[in-house]
Amino acid sequence: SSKPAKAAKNAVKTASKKIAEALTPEVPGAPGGTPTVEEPTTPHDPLPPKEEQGAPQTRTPTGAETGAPTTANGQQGAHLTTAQGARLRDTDHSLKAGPRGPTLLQDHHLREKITHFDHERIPERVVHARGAGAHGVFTAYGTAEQVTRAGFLKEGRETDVFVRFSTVLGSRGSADTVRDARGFATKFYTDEGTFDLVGNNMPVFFIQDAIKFPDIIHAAKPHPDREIPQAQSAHDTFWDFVSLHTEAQHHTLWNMSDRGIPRSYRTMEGFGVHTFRLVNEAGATALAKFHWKPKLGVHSLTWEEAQMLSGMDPDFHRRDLYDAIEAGAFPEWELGIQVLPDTPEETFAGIDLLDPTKIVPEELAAVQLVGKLTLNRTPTNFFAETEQVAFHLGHLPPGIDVTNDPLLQGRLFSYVDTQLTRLGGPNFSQIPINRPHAPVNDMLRDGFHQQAVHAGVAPYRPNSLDGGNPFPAGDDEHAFLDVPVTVTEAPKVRANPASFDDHYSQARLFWLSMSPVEKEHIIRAYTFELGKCYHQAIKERQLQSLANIDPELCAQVATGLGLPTPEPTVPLADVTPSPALSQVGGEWPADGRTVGVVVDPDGDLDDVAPVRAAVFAAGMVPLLIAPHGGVVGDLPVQRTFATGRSVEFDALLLAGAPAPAPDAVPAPDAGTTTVDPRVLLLVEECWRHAKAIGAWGAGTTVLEQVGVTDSPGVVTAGSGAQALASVQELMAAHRVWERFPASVA
Ligand code: HDD
Repeated sequence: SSKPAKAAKNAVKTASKKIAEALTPEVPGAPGGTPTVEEPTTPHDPLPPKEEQGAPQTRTPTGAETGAPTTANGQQGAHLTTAQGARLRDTDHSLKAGPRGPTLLQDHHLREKITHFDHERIPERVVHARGAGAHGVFTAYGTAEQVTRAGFLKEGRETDVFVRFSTVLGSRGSADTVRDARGFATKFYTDEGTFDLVGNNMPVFFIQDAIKFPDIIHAAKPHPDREIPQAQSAHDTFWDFVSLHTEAQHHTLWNMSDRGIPRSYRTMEGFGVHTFRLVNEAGATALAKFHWKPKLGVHSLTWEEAQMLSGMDPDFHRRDLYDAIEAGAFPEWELGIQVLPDTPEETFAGIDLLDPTKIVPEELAAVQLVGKLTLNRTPTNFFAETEQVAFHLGHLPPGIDVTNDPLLQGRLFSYVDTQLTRLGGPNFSQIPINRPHAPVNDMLRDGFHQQAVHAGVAPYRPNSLDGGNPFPAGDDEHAFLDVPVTVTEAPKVRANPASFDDHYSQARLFWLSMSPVEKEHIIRAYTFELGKCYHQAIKERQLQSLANIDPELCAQVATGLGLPTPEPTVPLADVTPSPALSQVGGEWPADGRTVGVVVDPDGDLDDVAPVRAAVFAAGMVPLLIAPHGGVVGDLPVQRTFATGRSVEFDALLLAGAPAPAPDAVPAPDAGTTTVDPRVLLLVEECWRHAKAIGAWGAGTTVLEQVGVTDSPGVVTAGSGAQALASVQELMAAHRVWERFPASVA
C-alpha cells in the first residue's frame, strides 16, 4: 500500500485510541472500564425457603415422591447465576467489542435474559382476565353429610382452598370497580381429588346454552374496530345482543343493580349458578344449588364511587382483599346449599332447574349452611398462583355430579380447552397452584412442559409389568360416581325445552324484591348505560324488554333517555318478591372498613390518638388525613389532601377544620370559607355517597361550611369518642340510606 494511505491509517488508529482512552471511565478496581456497582447490601447466607415456596412434588405413577431434583426458587442464594447455575460477574452490561463497540452475539447471558423476558407474558384469560386470588381453608360443619358422600363436607374436615375473584369483561390491567359480574372461583384441594366451584357473584347467567357464549362475549368485549370501551357494558354491541336475546334480561338486571359494583370482594355473595346433583353414601341423589354467604354482608359502591375509583385506585378491590388479609381481618364466607328433590322433571316450584337464567328464591328453599371458608394468605407470587391457576367444572369429587343444564355441559368442555392455549399444553395440572393435594396416579404421559419423572414402563391397563398398577377403585374406595341418571329417549335436536322461553318473570321478581333506593340505582344504571349507546333502535328494543319486566322501571328509564315508553308485549308475571335479594335493611359487622380522620396540625389534637386506637380496636382501619405527610403530633399521616379522596373511606371523622393550604386548588367560594376546599370536597362527596360523618370540636365548622349539619347520618358530638360511637352505629347499616333520593316506591 502507498505511503499516504499508511499515514492516514495510522492517524485513524491514533485518533481512535485517544477517543477510546478519553471515553474509558476511570473507575478504581475496574480494569477494562467496567464500573462496579455499589451494592446496597452485602451477600449473606441464603434465606430459608418460605413454606409455600417449597419444592413442588414430582410425581410417580403411584403418586410417590421421586426424590428427583426439584425446581429452583427465586432469590434464595447470595449469588446471581444463569438459568443453568453458572455464577455471573455482571448482569448490567452486554458483552461488547469495546465500550462503544457493537454487542457480541456470543453474549449467552444477554440472550438468555432477553429471551426469557420476551416470553414473560402468557395470553390473558379470554374472559375473567382481571382477578385477584388468595389462599385459605374450608371447614365443614357436617350438615351436608346426609345428601353427599363428598369427604370434604364431613364434619370438622379442613380443606385447603385457593379462591380467585375477577371481573368478566376487562383486560388484565383494567379497573377493579367497573360495572360487571364478578367471578368467584374456588379450588378445594380435597383428599378425594380437587373440586372447583367456578361461580359468579350473581346466581343467573346471560344465556341458556354454552354455544352462545362466544356471541355474548364478542358483543360485550370492546368493539372490534377501535377496541373501546374497555371493561364496560355501556356500549351498543352489548345492548344490541341483550335486547335481541331476551333470556339475558334477568342477568342484565342484576348487572344494573348494585350487585354489579361490589364494595369489596369480601362483601359479595357467590353462586354456583347451575343446579348440581349430589349423591350420598347410600346412592340417593338430590339436586342442589351452591351459595357463598359473606360474613360481612352484601354491600356495594355507589356508581359515582365506582367511577371515581377507576381513576383514583384501579386496584381498589385487589388492595382491599390483600390489605384485609395482611391485617389479619380474614375474609369469611359460609358455603350453603339449597337442596331440591331430584325428580324426573328436574323442576322445583315450577322453576326449571336446568335453566341457568332462573333462581330458586331462598324463601322457597332455605340455604342450608354446610361449612366456612376463611381466606388467610395472600399469594407469594401473583403470576405463579393467580395467573396460572386453572379452574374447571369437571374437577369434581365423589358425591358431586353435574346435571344436563346446557350451559354447564358446554362449560365442561371449555375450561380444559382454554388452558391448552393459555398455559401452553396439557400438563397445566402439574403447575404448583394446580397440583391436586390428593395422590395422583394417572396414565397421562409426556406433552409440553412435563414436570414429572414418571417411573414404570406400563402406563396402560391392565398390564402385567408394573405389578398390574394402577387398579380401578371401588365405590367403597372413594371412587368418583357418575350418577346413572336415566336419559329419556328423545330425538336429536338443536332446541330448548319450552320452559326456557320464560324470560321476564324472574327479572320482574328481582325488580319487585328491591327496596326503593335499590330500584332508583337500577333506573340510573340503565339510563347511564343506554344513554351511552348511539343507536336509537337498540335503546328502543331494550325499553321494550324493560316494559315487559315492569312498566314503572321502563317509564323512568325512557324519561331519562327522552324516548316514549312502550307498552308491555307480554302479560306482566304474577310473582312473589324475595326479600333475601335486597341488600338493604340489615346490620353487619364493619370489620376491615376504613375510617378517614381529618386532622388539623394547628388545632386541638387531644382526641385524635384515642379515636384512632378505638377505630383499630373496633377491627376497622383509621386513616389520618392531614395537609401534609409525615406525622401530626406523634401520629403517622396516611393520606394528605393531595393523595386522599373520599372514595377510599367508608366513613369520615372530622377532628379539626384545617385552613386552606397554599397548594389548595382555589375554590369558587374561597372568600366565604375558612376551611381547605379539599376538606369541603371530601365531606361533600362522603355526604353524597351516603356515608356516616362525625365531627367534634373545630371539626363541626366543616359541617357548617358544607351545609350538612342537620342531615341524616351526620353526627355532631361533644368528643371524639362520642362521634366514633355514633358513626360506628351508622356503619352497621353500610350506608345512610335515607340520604339517597328515591323516586319509586
Ligand atoms: Fe366461564 C373463566 C364463571 C360460563 C368459558 N368463568 C371463568 C371464570 C369464572 C367463570 C369465575 C374465571 C376462572 C378463574 O378465575 O380462572 N363462566 C362462569 C360462570 C358461568 C360461565 C359462573 C355461567 C354460569 N364460561 C361460561 C361458558 C363458557 C365459559 C358458558 C364457554 C362455553 N370461562 C370460560 C373460559 C374461561 C372462563 C373461556 C376463561 C379462562 C378460563 O376459563 O380458565 O373457559
